[in-house]
Amino acid sequence: MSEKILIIGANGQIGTELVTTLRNIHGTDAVIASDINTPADASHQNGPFEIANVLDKDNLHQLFEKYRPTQVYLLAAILSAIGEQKPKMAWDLNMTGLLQVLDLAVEFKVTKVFWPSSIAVFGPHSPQQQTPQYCVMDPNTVYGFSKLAGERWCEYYHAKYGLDVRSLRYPGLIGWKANPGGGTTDYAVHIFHEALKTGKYQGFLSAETALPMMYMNDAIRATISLMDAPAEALTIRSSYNLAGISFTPTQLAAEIKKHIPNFEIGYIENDPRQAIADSWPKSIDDSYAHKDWGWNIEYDLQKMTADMLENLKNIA
Ligand code: AKB
Repeated sequence: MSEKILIIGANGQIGTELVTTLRNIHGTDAVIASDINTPADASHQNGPFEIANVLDKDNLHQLFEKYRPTQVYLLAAILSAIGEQKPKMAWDLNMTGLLQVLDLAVEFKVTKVFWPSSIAVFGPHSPQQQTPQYCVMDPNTVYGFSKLAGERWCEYYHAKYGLDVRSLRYPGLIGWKANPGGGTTDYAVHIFHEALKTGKYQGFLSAETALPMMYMNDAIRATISLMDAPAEALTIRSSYNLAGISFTPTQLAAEIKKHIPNFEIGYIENDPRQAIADSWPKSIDDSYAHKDWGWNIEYDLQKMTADMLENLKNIA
């Protein structure tokens, strides 16, 4: 069957890379990128692009009617740090956007839906080391509890309407093609840009704050592997834990120093993102992803750092 894939929120950190990868697999015209703004990245303009606002149901309905997508990726979201500045807006966008897309997916008989969750679904009472798939979950950020509620809705639509919805709990994502926007893990991208530009970086999380992270190449591969997995292999319809690599700012800075020996890191104190980071897992157990759809990471801290610096140097 030939696919028609609609990506909503295509201009963001994940969307920018996913559009290119899916177009390489399925052909340019098979992938419709959409976002609330026209893309800064010209690569989207090489294929179909539509302005779409997830909060505007009529607008979304027209989009589904026009393209009759077989697969939908809903990537539009407000992340953790911005979510704390605009809590009601974050809840509205993250929740209403999801429910509208799930309803339209049922109405238009979409074959598969992808929706990203996050390690932010865990909270201060969740085990912080090797956080398991199933445990106490008491997220205390709007982003975190909108993702947790969203996971429940995904499982519900699968059970009640048979919608084939699939999801991953992404760790902090690190890539060179697009910048993240408004998250707690963003430092791990900004540090590379500053290391190359100025040789210095002022981190907003403390030196020993460990968080689960993942290189974008692995995140895109995980997303496509999950979407390609046979439906009967999937035992989780809320969202799969995805571990990646866990490191602290000190460890990342030490790795960068191997390539840029004069690199220096400093730390800003009392940033509100510290409390968010402290409530999240330090490492994740993703054994369900290994077991159900054969997941394995390729990029460790060393390989990711080398690849990030190499690619950023080439585009500078
Ligand atoms: C954030 O920091 O808010 C995101 C996430 C971990 O979901 N990168």
